[in-house]
Amino acid sequence: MNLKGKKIVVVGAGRSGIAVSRFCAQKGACVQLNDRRNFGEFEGPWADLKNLGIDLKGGGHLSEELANADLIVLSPGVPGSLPEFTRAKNNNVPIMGELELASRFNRAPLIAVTGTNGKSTTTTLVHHLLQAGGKKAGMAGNIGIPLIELVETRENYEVIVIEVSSFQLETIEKLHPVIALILNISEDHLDRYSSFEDYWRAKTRILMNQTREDYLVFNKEDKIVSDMIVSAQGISIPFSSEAELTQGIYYKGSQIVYNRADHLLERYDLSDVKLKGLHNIENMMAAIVAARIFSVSPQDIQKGLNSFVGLEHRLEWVREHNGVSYYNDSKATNVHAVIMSLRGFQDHEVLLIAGGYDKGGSYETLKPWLKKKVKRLFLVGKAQKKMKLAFEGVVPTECVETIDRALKEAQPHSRRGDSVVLSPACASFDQFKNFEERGRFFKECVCHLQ
Ligand code: UMA
Repeated sequence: MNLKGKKIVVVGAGRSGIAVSRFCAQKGACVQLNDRRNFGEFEGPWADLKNLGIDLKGGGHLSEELANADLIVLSPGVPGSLPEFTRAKNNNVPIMGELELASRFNRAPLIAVTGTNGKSTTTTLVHHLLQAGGKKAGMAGNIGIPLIELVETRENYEVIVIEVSSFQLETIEKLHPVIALILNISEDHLDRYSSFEDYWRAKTRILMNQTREDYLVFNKEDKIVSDMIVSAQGISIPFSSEAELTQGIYYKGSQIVYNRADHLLERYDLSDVKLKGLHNIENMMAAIVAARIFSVSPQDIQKGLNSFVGLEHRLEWVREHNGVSYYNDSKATNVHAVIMSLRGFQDHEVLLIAGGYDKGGSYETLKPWLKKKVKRLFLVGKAQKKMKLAFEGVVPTECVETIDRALKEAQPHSRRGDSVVLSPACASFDQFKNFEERGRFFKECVCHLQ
């Protein structure tokens, strides 16, 4: 693809738009970076773009300019269905997303991870396992690094792992992952899609350029995912957290078992793995298969699984102290997220710190999980009264003012092998700016425990 002398309008001046504009300008294109916002004083990252001769145009998307471009590159957050693009479409101006443009210049094989939940953890874990196996691996995409930034560095990656969102998949044409991982699909982004079907149709595009030599790793227990992949071309490898598979990878007891097509059986032990939660076991299974396809040895994978601490604030392992593990799950601001996290622990192993700013929902569905997994509950913040009432008689409960107090109160009750988990089921705004600040405070307190 030759960009030299081309008139390119890049729409959306966020992280993707900035990276695309710089890349195209360096390739000799004549670039306009366009945003619905005004650029104000053109400070920060945009000032550098001006020095590259890029025309910064704020205040909206002009149909006429778009219609006269040689190429339009969309940021993921900009829907291609906007009426401003109609004239350009009528003029057959090619419209593509940042990911598609990057893929035209990328030389490394791509492993693409999609799904509604768990994408970032799985992407990071695949990358971690590849590195554990000594591979020169890159990581990009929805995780926060536009792929085009990696392409720009001209590093010779053996493989790049990309997290791909439905927004990014909407505008792909030739992007071709040699391995696609589909983790799960549930309702999301219905502010952008007119129906759930539109959303999963966008997700299915991850498979559109795969051939029979490629691989698809998918969640067998997710009915929607199973429906999505019926016409998949690649070699399908299912994973299951519920059933033993005669071919595929599954979870059993404290192990992940990979029953391979060549009849070899591999076992991965979870007893020293810090990543917790059934959803994370699913993420691990998908990641293991991807790493095995890229010839990372089972020994290196086991080492990689054991050394992976997870993403910050998502059931993140913080420290072991007197035989007790501490986990920061501050991102779990609703009941569903807490349940997903608790599911991966042994029965009555958890001392749970919950509470914060109540978001108005019911705590009912949490009860059976508290009964099964939690040996003592510590409630903090504004929501504690409502939560205490909801959990009356379910589990021994203490109300304390703050997270640091809860940690201190938990100490005499915790035994070797237990886990103290901050998984609030509430927002953080009563005591913190956001869940990140809450998680960092928790980690700081954990590190100071004597
Ligand atoms: N804008 C317009 N016109 C519009 C809409 C937006 O001009 O109609 C402008 C905004 O004013 C803003 C810019 O577009 O200046 C933002 O573009 P963007 O929303 O595409 O954001 P980027 O900073 O480029 O980040 C994008 C992804 N954002 C979205 O998909 C919304 C990032 O995913 C991604 O990490 C990054 O590219 C690098 O690839 C974030 C995300 O929230 C994490 N993703 C969604 C999710 O995970 O649920 C899909």
